[in-house]
Amino acid sequence: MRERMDRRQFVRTGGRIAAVAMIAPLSACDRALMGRGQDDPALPSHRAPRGPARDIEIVAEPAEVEIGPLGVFRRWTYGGHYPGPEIRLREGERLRARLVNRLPDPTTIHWHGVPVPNEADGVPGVTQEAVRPGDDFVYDFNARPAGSYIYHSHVGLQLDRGLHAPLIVEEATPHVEYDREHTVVIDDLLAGEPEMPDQDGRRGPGMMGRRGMMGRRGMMGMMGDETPDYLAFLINGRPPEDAPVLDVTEGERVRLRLMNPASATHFRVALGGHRMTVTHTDGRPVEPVEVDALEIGMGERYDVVVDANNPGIWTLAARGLGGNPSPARAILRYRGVNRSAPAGLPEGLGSGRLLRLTDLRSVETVGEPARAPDRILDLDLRREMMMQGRWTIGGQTWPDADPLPMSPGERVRVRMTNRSPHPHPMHLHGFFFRVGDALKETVVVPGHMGRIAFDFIADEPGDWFFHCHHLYHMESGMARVFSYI
Ligand SMILES: [Cu+2]
Repeated sequence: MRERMDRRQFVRTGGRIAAVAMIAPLSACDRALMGRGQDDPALPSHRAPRGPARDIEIVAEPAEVEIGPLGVFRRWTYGGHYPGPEIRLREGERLRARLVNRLPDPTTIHWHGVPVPNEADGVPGVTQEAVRPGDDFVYDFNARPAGSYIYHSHVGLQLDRGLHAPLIVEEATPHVEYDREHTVVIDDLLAGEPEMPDQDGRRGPGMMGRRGMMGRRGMMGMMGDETPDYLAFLINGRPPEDAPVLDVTEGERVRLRLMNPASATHFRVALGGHRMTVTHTDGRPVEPVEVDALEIGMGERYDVVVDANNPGIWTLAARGLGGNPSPARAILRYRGVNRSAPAGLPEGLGSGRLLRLTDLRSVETVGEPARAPDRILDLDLRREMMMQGRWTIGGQTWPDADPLPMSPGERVRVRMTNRSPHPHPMHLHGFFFRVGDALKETVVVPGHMGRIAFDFIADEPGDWFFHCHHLYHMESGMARVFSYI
């Protein structure tokens, strides 16, 4: 395997220098061509959409969706599909997407990870009013930088009804060669309707009652994290009993775009018979690192490449961390192999080299050399018993929270301390941040006093949501907004 990588010139552009040279002119170009005058000339947006647009329509509507042997579910969907239809764009291409709301409730679309103009960010009550039933709304932005993204509803608990889909922005010149790609969407599936637990952690009968959760109920207000009792974990909308097939041919290098739009489940992902080489995190290219497994929090994406050099039928599996259902599965099937079912789950689910955050080294810069932060914010993540057990960031609970301050062009450092036992995948809208040597926009802050710091450059005006991507934590107040002061 090593030999093959060397022969094929794993990093095509030659790594850090070439990639930076590729990115920097684009950013300068943005500034020159996309800057537009606003009311306050000190706060120009660099992201006004320009160029010929690709127009699409996305209809949000309830639909009956068949999920293999689990039966037929009434889900909220984009265009009747769960997950929704994948959108593929070229880097820089302008997308004009008309959301048509045929749901019984108001909705929005958030383009998770894409640095869009603020008015296209899709956060109800922050960047737009939610689109009422029967109404529509146009999102207009240039899709850049290239990467693997997600689009999803940002209203209430709609994400857990199925309103999410992949958004792929293709590179003109990928930094790692590959012959074929598959998108892998990992999700948690409710048996019924999503609902917030009451203060004792109780949901309606049927969600929590049946599956042995009684013991946790009384403690939920104090200790629980509101994670529902999911019926199943799925890949690309299919249950383990009816796993989707990912075709490969021996000798190919296959890119897998792993995405976790699940509402409340962290996953550990591994592939039988192969190691995975991580090439991107949250869409951004990193120096390739080879692992047996990785953990992916809600809202995160990892792209990996796999050398198809071990013919057979193998399982790609995603085990829920802390969840009951059996691991989600997909089947990696080599052409011409006629064996039937693959043997068991990959060993990497329980052992082997696990990707660490410190393994991730960006091949890009953020557009300027590292410098000391202009502003440092220390934010505790915790439940506040004096606030009815709501989740807080920096002692405040959304929506009764002050804006978090930033100033134009500042380098803002956010230092988070997790004073709870639960990991929190924290997601910043509008900006990539630097965490360690990686660029990301979603990062998991481990439980039990886990500490994570990130820096971002506040170079775009607007109200930018910052929140936990555990849907039930967010709905219980775990969100703030960054705004220019
Ligand atoms: Cu959380």
